[in-house]
Amino acid sequence: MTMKTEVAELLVRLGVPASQIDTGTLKVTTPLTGEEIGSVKKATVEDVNAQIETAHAAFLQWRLVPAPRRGELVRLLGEELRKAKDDLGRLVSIEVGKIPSEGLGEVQEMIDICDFAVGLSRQLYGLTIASERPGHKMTEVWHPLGVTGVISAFNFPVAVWSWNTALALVCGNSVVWKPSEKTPLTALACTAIMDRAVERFADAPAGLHQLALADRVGGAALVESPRVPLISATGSTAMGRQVGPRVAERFGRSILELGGNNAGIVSEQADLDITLRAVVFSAVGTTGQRCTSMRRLLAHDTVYDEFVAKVKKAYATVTVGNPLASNSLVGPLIDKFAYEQMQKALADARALGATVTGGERVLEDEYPDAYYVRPALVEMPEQTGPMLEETFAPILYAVRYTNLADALDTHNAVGAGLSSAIFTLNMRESEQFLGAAGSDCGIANVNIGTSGAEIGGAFGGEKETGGGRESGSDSWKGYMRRATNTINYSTELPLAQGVSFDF
Ligand code: UN1
Repeated sequence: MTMKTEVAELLVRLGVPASQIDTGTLKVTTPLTGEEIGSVKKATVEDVNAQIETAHAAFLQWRLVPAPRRGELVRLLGEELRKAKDDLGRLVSIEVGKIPSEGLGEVQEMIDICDFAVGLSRQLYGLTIASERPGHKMTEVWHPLGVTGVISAFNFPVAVWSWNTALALVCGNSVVWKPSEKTPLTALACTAIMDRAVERFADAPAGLHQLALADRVGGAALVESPRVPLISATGSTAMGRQVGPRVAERFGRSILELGGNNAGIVSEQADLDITLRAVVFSAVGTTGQRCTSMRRLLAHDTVYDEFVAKVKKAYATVTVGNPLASNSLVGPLIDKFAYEQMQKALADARALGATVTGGERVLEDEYPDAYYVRPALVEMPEQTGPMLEETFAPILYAVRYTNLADALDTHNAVGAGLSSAIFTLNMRESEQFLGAAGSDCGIANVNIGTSGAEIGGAFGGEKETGGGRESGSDSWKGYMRRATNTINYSTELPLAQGVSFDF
């Protein structure tokens, strides 16, 4: 069976209407082999604008549905995802090149956020605030916001959609989703799964969730529409630089989850065995294509040689290849461009005096149109050049440090501020790292890697990562609007701050 046939079968099983399969001009290829696996119709600007109008009309009704009832729709979505887990996980592996365990893990992340959002639908708590005036009461309540525009990236083509959609729906919003142009098939599958949940739910307004398979121009229509009060965009910092100001210009709100240049500090008091497992998973897993992937290693001078030797050994043995045809741990890069960017970063590092181990293309004969690489360990003389930037590939830059204060300075001296980790058994060091003068990232871990966050925490980061928070904790507040209410139940009209205004 060709991959294209398998994909068509998966899509049918996942409930995607035949009219949407292999019918358009936007060609979809799998990074596993480079072969074409389908084609989809591209949405025009007019299509996107019409979708926004429909989503707005749906919102006007949905906002009046009690939140726990809205949670019921997300519970059904979670049920449908459980049923679809194997097929959707497999489709993620084919469309993005993830190993099966990570494809399934991504769907599990969707199920987890649905469970979280269902509980949340009964916990959208406001406040009661003590009023300074007699016979007055103050409250703070949270209301639905409107159409939520979700822009997602290729590397987590389904989980990031679900973080946003599950929260947006329980918060009373409708959704228009623009996925990456590289991953329209998993987006069609998610939409079919969502549609099934909607069908099982008695009173969901039509058009509550809509998929816009648009390019940049169609995406811009979403970003610029005054009908879309919230844009939640996940992707590169370059994308965020385009999206953020355009949303701000119309006083819209954005949740930006952008690039990461995540580091692990390996202290002289680290447990090197678990550190090795954590570092290799974070740096090499998902072929270095997570926004949380570890890209920098700051190792204490006393353990640097021993630890880097261990990493090199692991890198030499880690299996690279088509994860659906073998049990490899490292699949392909998403495309040729990603490969070229990787090679450019390695060349730039070499020019600055780095020693590069690995990084070369493999399996070229077997897969001339796919880009498999050995993960690269790059020993840098100092943190400079490409080490300061995010390259979406399995490159781990390593430098030495001699005291933690310097390591923290180096750690924080990059543009991005997403995820971070320290490996130490010394409580003073770990607390320093987690403290106010420690890691400046939105995620700071101890003795685990930088990637693989659970959905229960707020997910996102600072500086060039954009400042937005998705997923758990109180991220839901970003999807709602807040109103402060003061209610006078007395027969007088006292003014705040003791102001008198008698006439
Ligand atoms: C991303 O790469 O955009 O923490 C998301 C992680 C995953 C999510 C990554 N749970 O690595």
